[in-house]
Amino acid sequence: MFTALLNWLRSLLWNKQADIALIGLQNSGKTSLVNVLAAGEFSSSMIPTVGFNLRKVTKGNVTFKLWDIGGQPRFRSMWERYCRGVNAIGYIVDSADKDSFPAAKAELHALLEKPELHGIPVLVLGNKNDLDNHAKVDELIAALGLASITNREVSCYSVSAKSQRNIDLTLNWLLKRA
Ligand SMILES: Nc1nc2c(ncn2[C@@H]2O[C@H](COP(=O)(O)OP(=O)(O)OP(=O)(O)O)[C@@H](O)[C@H]2O)c(=O)[nH]1
Ligand SMILES: [Mg+2]
Repeated sequence: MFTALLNWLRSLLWNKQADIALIGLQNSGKTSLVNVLAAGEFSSSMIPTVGFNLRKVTKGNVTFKLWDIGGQPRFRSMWERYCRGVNAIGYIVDSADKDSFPAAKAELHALLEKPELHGIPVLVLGNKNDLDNHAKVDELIAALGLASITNREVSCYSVSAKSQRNIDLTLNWLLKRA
């Protein structure tokens, strides 16, 4: 009885929530990263996300709501709506698909220009760093024009959902936004 009361009080004091929107071009690995963050599982046969998926993930005393939005062109007009009011935006890029960088840059900057999203921290993840010829962090920062984003906190990591490289860094960054 006493323990239950203590646990309840503790949960009131310590449990935190964080809403995270995951966006980025199709095939960049948003849903794969959600699966890895939630369950440590990677699959090479994925289907494109239609609309969005919401996945709740608890890590320690933080419950994340991960809003995983489809990246195909027809879904991009929804991005802003799902990004409003979130604690952080995760912007996922396929770091091995350099041809996609100009489009990834244009979509990111168009999104961050929206006044409603002013000040929301952004974590850019260059995913698929298990693949040969993936762009390193410096190259991503340059190709996506991240240095010109000055009205918010921006971080950039090189990660892999497949090998789970730097997933711990990513999680730590997200935990600090709760
Ligand atoms: N090699 C490698 N492949 C990956 C990695 N992450 C995802 N993929 C593959 O990339 C493809 C697309 O992954 P998804 O997670 O569906 O991509 P998405 O960004 O959710 O795509 P949409 O839902 O269409 O926006 C799949 O074939 C994945 O297996 C990674 O870290 N390394
Ligand atoms: Mg998806």
